[in-house]
Amino acid sequence: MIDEGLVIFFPAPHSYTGEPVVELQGHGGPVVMHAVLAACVDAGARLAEPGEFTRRAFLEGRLDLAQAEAVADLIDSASSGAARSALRSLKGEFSAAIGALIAQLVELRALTEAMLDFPEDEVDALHREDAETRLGRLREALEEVFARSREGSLLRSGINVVLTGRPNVGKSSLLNRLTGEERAIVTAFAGTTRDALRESVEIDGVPVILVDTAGLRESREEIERLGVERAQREIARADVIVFVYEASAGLGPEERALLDALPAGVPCVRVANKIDLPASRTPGADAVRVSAKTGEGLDALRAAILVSAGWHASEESVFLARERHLRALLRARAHVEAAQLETERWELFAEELRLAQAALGEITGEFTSDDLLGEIFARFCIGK
Ligand SMILES: Nc1nc2c(ncn2[C@@H]2O[C@H](COP(=O)(O)OP(=O)(O)OP(=O)(O)O)[C@@H](O)[C@H]2O)c(=O)[nH]1
Ligand SMILES: [Mg+2]
Repeated sequence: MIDEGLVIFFPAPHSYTGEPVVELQGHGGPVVMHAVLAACVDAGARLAEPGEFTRRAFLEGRLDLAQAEAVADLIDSASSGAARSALRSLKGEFSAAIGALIAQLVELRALTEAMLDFPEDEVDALHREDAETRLGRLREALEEVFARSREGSLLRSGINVVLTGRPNVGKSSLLNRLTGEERAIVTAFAGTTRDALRESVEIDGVPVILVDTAGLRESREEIERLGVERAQREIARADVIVFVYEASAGLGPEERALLDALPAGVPCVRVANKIDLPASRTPGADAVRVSAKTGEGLDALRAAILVSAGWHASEESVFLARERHLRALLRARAHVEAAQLETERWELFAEELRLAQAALGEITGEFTSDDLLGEIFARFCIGK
């Protein structure tokens, strides 16, 4: 005897995979569980591969591919918003939106194919008008799904926010305030932070990775110089840059030079810190005014970070999309656009619609290669 436990039999199709499944429940603990597993393997079982249960559920038709991916996203979700969004995808909300687009494509394809069998001029003119209206509607619906997916992809990957500015302006103090913990060392000495420090926080359900870095300046000291190099590397990878300066000093020539050197195209939030101190200058109107010491203005800063990252929505309206989904949606859009130019040559029109449908079908797994399936399920944890 190894343990006392419970055996549950799930007859097909009422199991996670849709197949008959036996589940053994024990008291837990790695040694006992290992012994139970070893006994099962001795009796002829083998260990499951990563994601094998979910893969079987997909092959049995219990889940489509977007739902199967949502299982992994639910397990890996880095914020409560991401988890809720993954659960909605698991319940099929994202798949239903893709399915609605496919249904529109199928209908238009059927009408076009039917028309190709009667190549008369009146039919042609009628069909052109109808097809153009339908295609316009489809294009709009596709744009909406794409916008909701692109925004939702932020929930999956999180927003990488890098705090930068000159030394001593209060970057580390801000990180501590935003995380609610004394994570970074704060001193009155300029050049305190050297290593880049990453902390995960959640803003309105969105996962955000805050990176505190060394203050930017020319330094003769080797450790600080290496810190500044690290800071530059972090800045190059940022989704959003938070540029901190002292409200009382304002944006001087040195700050402006640093701002000019930031990578173009990365959104930048300017933060005037230490507003609790008597201000001798009025800071730029576009700056968020905060005090890391008193906490004033931090809600405005949190909101500014989300807006700069392109997050405008509420979490309920987005789809937790993966890069793969976004690429498929872009391909579908390109084919729909190509079809819009082919309303003289209906064979080509129909072909573009077919390709658009195939691209969308990849999202839910109607058309997928074994390679892609292997890649997707290999990223699951074992036993899921
Ligand atoms: N009065 C006031 N002091 C602040 C505020 N924020 C930071 N300080 C002080 O400013 C000094 C520098 O703060 P840090 O957070 O270490 O600044 P930093 O930008 O991380 O500095 P480096 O790591 O050296 O680049 C400390 O003495 C803080 O207590 C603020 O909002 N108000
Ligand atoms: Mg610091």
